[in-house]
Amino acid sequence: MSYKFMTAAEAAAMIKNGDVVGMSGFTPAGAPKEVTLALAAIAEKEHAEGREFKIGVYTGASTGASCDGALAKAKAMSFRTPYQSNKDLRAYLNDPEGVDYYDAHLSMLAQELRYGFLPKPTFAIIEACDLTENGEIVLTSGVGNTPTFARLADKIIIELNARHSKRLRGMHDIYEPLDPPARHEIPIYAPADRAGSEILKVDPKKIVAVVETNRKDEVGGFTAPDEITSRIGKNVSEFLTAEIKAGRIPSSFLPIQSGVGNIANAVMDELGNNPHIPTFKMYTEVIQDAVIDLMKKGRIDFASGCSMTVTDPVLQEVYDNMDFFHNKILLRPQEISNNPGLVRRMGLITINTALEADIYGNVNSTHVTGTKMMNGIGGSCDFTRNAYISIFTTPATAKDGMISSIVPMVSHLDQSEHSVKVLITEYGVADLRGKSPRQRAQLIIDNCVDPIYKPMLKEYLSIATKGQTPHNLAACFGMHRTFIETGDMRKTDFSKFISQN
Ligand code: 0RQ
Repeated sequence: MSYKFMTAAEAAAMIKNGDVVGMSGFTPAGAPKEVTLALAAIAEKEHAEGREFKIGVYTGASTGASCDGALAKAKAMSFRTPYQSNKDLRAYLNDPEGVDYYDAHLSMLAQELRYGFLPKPTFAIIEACDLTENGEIVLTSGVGNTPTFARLADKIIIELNARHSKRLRGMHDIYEPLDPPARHEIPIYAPADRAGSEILKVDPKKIVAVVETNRKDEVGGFTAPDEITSRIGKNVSEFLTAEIKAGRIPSSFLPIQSGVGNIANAVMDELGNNPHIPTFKMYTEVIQDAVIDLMKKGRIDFASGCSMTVTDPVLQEVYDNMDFFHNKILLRPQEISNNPGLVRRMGLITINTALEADIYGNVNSTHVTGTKMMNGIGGSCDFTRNAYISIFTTPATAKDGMISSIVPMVSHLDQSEHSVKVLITEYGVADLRGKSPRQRAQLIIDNCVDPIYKPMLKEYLSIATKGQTPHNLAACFGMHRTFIETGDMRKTDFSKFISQN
């Protein structure tokens, strides 16, 4: 091949202070690993010698320790969007002197770049499992925003990763919509439909370096479902079974979208184990370990996603059994996997996780006590707002009961009461469809709140009586303020806040 093969350090040295880099992949799946480590080393050296070295970073979603983690530790980022979940980056972006973080809907970044709303990437670093002389790239376990980064960037660096199977060719559907006013409908009507190409085609002249590696995707393991997450999962699956029985979900079922994390994994487990739920398909963002397991058991027969965010042994199992998995999994760019129009068209049942919800059904998935960023909104709003039925799950309490996940008013708003249709904790289900704010508050307190916090939230309702959505603005953050002051929401005394006012 006539491309320039070089070391990661040589490739990274082409990227200069002030460059804007688009990273391939989605979550740690398919994210670059070698060149980013080398970039972090350059930044550390430059900083040690008193020179500025920072780059703007676009990704699909989160990445791994050798991308976000290394660049955050080296303080090598000037801005970062659209999602992250790395502890070093979390500390960096919550630091007022740290990186500017723009938390964005995952389906929208690619078009915002094409529209020119944000700076154009100068470089794209793309992980590939195969590459041809004429610029055909076979992506790996995650697609993310790679097609748009590759098209807009001036220069492309390829990380050719031998750990990924070349048989991934054919498991991607690369499609970039035209921009308005030329955009047409996206021709996908069911999860397995294809609209685009199995390869990403770029101008080979833009490929300035190829770096070989065999580093694995840095996907963390999941904790096995525990009593609480299993109960949440059971409540979700029993709710859906009842909906089928009532004829509100077709008996053939509808495609499922499920969020990230331990709760989502436990929910998938329960859906798979419930004999009243037929074999189903996923049209989702992240394909986690539980999905692969349910495929082997014949409970899921197809999964369309943006990434296979699975642990390394599970990924190798997929690669070793490609005859079985190849026609059951399809990976798409995030503006297609999370496309609001397609979510509405296909009638997705969406299941995402809240950090906190309020008694009226508003949800905060991102900011602890309203200020500290946890991860980001991710794709949760792309799906929730357009779902057939949108479900939010959360354990009723956090931090050994010192925090109630249900509060009078959320301290930050990600999903509004208009979009959240069902709220589920380990205690039960609040079906909010067609309910007024007062009815919603009653249902949520009766069915979802931990018994320790029920009297407190009922008391709040008794001091918030006026209007369509009753609130007492002096006391609505009383539980948060008590937690900040004492470390324990159970000590909340609403009268203290009312008298202070
Ligand atoms: O803290 O990590 O110190 O133990 O938050 O909470 O209960 O383990 O739940 O791992 O499923 O994450 C919303 C963050 C939940 C995730 C969120 C503390 C709790 C624990 C994690 P520790 P759990 P999960 C599509 C969908 C947004 C993006 C999204 C998320 C930690 O699901 O990032 O939905 N969602 N994407 O103790 C203070 C509270 C708390 C709290 C929990 N009220 N106050 N701390 N915690 N509730 C996929 C993508 O977009 C890629």
